[in-house]
Amino acid sequence: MSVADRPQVMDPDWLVWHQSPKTPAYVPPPGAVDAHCHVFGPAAEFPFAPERKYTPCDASKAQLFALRDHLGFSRNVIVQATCHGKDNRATVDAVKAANGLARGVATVGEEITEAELAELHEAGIRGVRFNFLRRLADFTPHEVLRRIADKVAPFDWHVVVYFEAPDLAELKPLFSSLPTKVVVDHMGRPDVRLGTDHPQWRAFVDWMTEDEDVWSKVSCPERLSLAGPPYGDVVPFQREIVETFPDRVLWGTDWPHPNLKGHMVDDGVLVDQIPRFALTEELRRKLLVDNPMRLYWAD
Ligand code: 0GY
Repeated sequence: MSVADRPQVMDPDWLVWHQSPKTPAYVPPPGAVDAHCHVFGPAAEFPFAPERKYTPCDASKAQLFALRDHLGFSRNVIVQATCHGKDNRATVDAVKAANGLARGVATVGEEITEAELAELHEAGIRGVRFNFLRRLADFTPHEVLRRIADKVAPFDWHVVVYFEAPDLAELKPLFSSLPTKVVVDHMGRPDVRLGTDHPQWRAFVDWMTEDEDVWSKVSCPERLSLAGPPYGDVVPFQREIVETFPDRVLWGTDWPHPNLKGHMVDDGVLVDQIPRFALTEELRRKLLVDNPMRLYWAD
């Protein structure tokens, strides 16, 4: 059996998303957006890509929309997960089914045509994702990524980037050369053990200070935390970004939480973490409503 033919069966160590998340005590403002989440399959309808690095459980659009309602949110930004490669059908299907209450971020290759991009735009896609984590995606030359960004820029899309803190210095020249806004997943994955005074974190904050086209998602404390729930060791990082760049921050659940090891996060606990790092109603409204609406629903 070739790698491409391997069965669409969940990895043995895969943690299935939380089946009964708590009802959060924190009530988000009306119109709040979960700006980083995914759908997986269902594999029977939308098979996972042959080049995938993991095979997850199914996580359908109906289950995502039920979570949205349970958490008190109104809208979703559905980000193409690497297990679907460049086949955006599951993401597009979910975005369309949300009847205007979702937008999407796709993964495309440089072979994408203007007509195909126009079709994705019509469906609700507003960005492309470049993934630099080798455990998730194979290397793509920077010239190729630049050409993709050049193709999507006329649609006023942005580029979502996923990398780890030690890689920022090497990637910065690429990011600075892109003709679009750059939206960073999970604050560039800082090592929280090092603290907020460490040069690695200062370099991230300095970059956001220098370049007003850089936005950050203050998401995924469960991936960054060493302390575990309720993820207090990540709060100083989230708080600094939210308070320093209040108009360039987004928040998301990251449901259904690909590749979590150790424990599965309760999405209600994640929502309850928001007021601990976004201390005022104004900061929370910008983070959860104004900013994602400006980036994804400008039209
Ligand atoms: C995330 C994080 C991860 C996975 C993916 O697309 C993906 O497969 O993004 C991860 O494993 O850290 O943002 O969902």
